[in-house]
Amino acid sequence: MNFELMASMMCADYGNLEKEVKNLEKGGIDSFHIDIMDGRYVPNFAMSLNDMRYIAGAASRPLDVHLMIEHPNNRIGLFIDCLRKGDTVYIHPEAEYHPSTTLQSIINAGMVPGIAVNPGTSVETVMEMLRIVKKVLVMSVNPGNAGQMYLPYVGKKITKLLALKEDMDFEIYWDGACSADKILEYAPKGVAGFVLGTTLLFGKDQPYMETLQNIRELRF
Ligand code: S6P
Ligand code: MG
Repeated sequence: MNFELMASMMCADYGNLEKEVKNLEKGGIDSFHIDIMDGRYVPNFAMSLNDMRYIAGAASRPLDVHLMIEHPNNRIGLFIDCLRKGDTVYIHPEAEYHPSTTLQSIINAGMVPGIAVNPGTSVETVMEMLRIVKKVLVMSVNPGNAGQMYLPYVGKKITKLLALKEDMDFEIYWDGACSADKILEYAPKGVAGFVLGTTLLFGKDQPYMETLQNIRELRF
């Protein structure tokens, strides 16, 4: 079965960041998920432009940038300038007056446009944007922290999005508390990728290569 695995780099060991990137790549990670938090849109600060640049320089696989910042349009150029064509940028539609303008800037720069959908945001609210984006990052925890509990009501929203994705031409990605049972259930249904953080990948007594291989083969 084909699905993508993204490493949530805010959970990585910052004392050995280059080694972390190399080991994840050797283990077969598909992309590096970069959580940018501004302390306003979410009640936390995480990952800076410098962190993102450093990882971009060390990595050969793409970046998957999740902007949890207010009014990303005011600053989108700063992010785009550090990225390569084909990298993904997600915005939160609630954080912007005109999210379609911001998404257009992402598209014009040659990057893959995405939206992140909070647990409390309905599919109906973001319906028009589903026509613009290529990726929908479904938050199964409230944005702001790693290591939170899965919010079960998000499952219904994924079912709704799965029914729309072919016609509206987007793919669905999972972010938050991604566990083995979620991959086993949702990869066969058509969720294209999963962000791996403290629940499955980081802080374990197991080499990344082994963990990632087990996940790929759905051997839990
Ligand atoms: C949450 C953030 C996520 C987390 C990821 C961590 O605001 O967008 O990307 O870093 O969910 O994974 P886990 O398994 O610790 O929840
Ligand atoms: Mg994220």
